[in-house]
Amino acid sequence: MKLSEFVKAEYGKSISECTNEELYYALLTLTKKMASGKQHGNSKKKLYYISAEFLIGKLLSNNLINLGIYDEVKEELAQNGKDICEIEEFENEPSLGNGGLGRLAACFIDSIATLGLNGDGVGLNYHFGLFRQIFENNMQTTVPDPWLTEKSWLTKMDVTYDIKFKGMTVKSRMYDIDVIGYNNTSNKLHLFDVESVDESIVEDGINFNKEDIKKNLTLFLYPDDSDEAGRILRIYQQYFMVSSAAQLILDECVAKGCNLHDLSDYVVIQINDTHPTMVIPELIRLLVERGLEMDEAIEAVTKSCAYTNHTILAEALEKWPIYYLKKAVPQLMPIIEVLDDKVRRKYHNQAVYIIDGEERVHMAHIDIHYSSSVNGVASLHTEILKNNELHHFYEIYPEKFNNKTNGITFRRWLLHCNPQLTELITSLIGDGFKKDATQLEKLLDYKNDEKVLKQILEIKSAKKMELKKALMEKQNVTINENSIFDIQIKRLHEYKRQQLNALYVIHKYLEIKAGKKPSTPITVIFGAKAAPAYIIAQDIIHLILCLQQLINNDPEVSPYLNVVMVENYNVTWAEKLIPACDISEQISLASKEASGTGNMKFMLNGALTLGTEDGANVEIHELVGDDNIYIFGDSSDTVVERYAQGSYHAAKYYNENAAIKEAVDFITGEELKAIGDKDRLERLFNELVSKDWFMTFPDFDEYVKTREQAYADYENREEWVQKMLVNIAKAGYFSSDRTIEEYNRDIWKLED
Ligand code: 26Q
Repeated sequence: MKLSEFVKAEYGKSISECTNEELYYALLTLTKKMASGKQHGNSKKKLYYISAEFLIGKLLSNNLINLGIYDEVKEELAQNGKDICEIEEFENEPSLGNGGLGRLAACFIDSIATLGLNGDGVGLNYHFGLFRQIFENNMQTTVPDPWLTEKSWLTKMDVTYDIKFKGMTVKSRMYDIDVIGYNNTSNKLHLFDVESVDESIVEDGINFNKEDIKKNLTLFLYPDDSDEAGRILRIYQQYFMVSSAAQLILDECVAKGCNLHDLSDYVVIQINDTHPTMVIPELIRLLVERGLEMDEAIEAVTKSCAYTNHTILAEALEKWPIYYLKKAVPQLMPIIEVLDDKVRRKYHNQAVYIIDGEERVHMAHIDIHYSSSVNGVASLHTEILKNNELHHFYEIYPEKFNNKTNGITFRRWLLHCNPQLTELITSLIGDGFKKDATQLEKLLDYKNDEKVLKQILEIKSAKKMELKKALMEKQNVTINENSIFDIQIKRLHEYKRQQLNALYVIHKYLEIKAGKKPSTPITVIFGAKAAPAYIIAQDIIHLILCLQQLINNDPEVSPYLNVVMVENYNVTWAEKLIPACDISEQISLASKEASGTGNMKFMLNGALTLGTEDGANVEIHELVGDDNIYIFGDSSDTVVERYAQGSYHAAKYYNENAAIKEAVDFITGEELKAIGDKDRLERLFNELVSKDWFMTFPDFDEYVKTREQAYADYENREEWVQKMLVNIAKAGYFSSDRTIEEYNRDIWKLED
């Protein structure tokens, strides 16, 4: 149905007479109707991708693109004087994720539907998402981020389940979002919500009564993890999610006539990090309740489950005190004890026990013993899991371990966010790349085609102008569209080393002050949310915001160097920032970033990576070759070794390297103290000089040198654009369609 007919029937007027808001809701309704006419994947076996996070971003354009009607609709609107981009402004972005893991889940469900596979996502319907970030006095403050509207992409379903906690039962209800594949199947994202949720218990900022589980269960994603009530609430959330999922899975299975002994012929469950791990004991519990023997139940569940690890940071691996579990979900403890007991009888190595000597349950250990597959998310990461972090498990189960290098959906990260580049590519190599991303390699034929290279540069300039406009409108800052856009956007974490980037900025500022001016001006852009309880991360944000104020207001420096931190960085911002970027900062301490996926999005949009040999950067490096990437820093082997030896002393570097000392001293110098908070700046200074746990100092000199080299190379526009082209051409490997094909081939084995 055409939009004009639809709005006539719905509102009794023409498109040009409608407000943008009316048009948004009309398109939403129309799209949902079209999705309901599509087939759901329907093989005998079905995948359930369970994740505590789905960072899906706005859905309107995405859905129109996947339905294949985006251009048509845009055209029809334009003919009636309406701009689809303005209509999109009415959509709220659901902030149902922290970062990479949640965004990966969103890319994956897009690819699962696109490949026509029978697989749904299962997660939670957080009413206020993570949080909205606001800058005040050069600091982050946090407020709720309400995104739900009366009419929305969610459809309230008739599916409800009783979820039993110690001393109380709550009701979960399923809400569905259509996951429309690119010209294909439409699957579902099932988000469970607690029926008794009460938004009114939120007080100032994002505070609320952590004990009132019936009312608070689905209010926020990962509420403050720093106190015990917050951690226990997280267990309630996780169990609520997986018990709902487990009941849904068994219901659907039985409806298909499955004999529960044969569960694994009907069901495969991908466990996204350890957050859904309790699905294992919960399913076992339910199967036993339905008449299976314990051993049969364990076997059926083990065959059906697969686990993805996303981190090697010890502090991010979930270990829950038995005492917490007994407090919230006592019914799981007898099962977990049986699972642990079996491990102890078989393997006499404490390192692989589920329950440790401090009465804590290691969630990842449940996953590894009681799943059939364990995967890392980039080759380096999987190797580190096998050889270091999970080595004891690898010795027991070598056949379970496999790598699945992450990917991104090109529908959102190319077609949607960069229609200009998409059009150019299509005009050169046809549109086969939209279904088979490896065809992008055909672009290499144009490496010496001056006209094409010029067009690529023109598109980059146009995207820079668009970003400039957005920053002006939304944040009232001006940037120079003719400067180099050097961008680091990702969660704030010390291991990602935004502080290293900030030290470079200080270094550059001092150089310019001393009279050494860059040939092309530089705009350094940051975007990052920090966990409210993560003090040092807050301090780093404070440093960046203070630098922004100092540098942008210094008439000697600002013509050459600017710093901008975007407020409330999210998927919508990423879609504007990434296509405009020249240099993509991927500077984590080698061995710490499991994969990274922003790195792939930047590459696809023609930015060059400045990065360490970490995560998927290693694979990007292999694909594009030394000439088309800027690599620096110590190798992961060196870093792992240095940690093992305990041989790193930050103070030594600080005392012996004048450039480091100068930059670090600036943090507590007069200029910044006049602007910022003395305590925060001093705490950060001390942290760096006495600890620098993520080793920014050893990499500092090489980072500066490599970044300067990139800026110098940028001056030669002809050669630079060739590097851009190679990056775009080689990005095909990072399509999440490829990743999902591998998951299906090696793990899920769904027929299509
Ligand atoms: C754990 C315990 C208590 C509270 C919170 C958490 C928690 C929450 C979120 C632990 C981890 C996360 C998110 C992790 C994450 O986003 N990991 C990223 O996953 C991406 C997709 O695989 C990778 O590309 C990134 O390298 C990895 O950092």
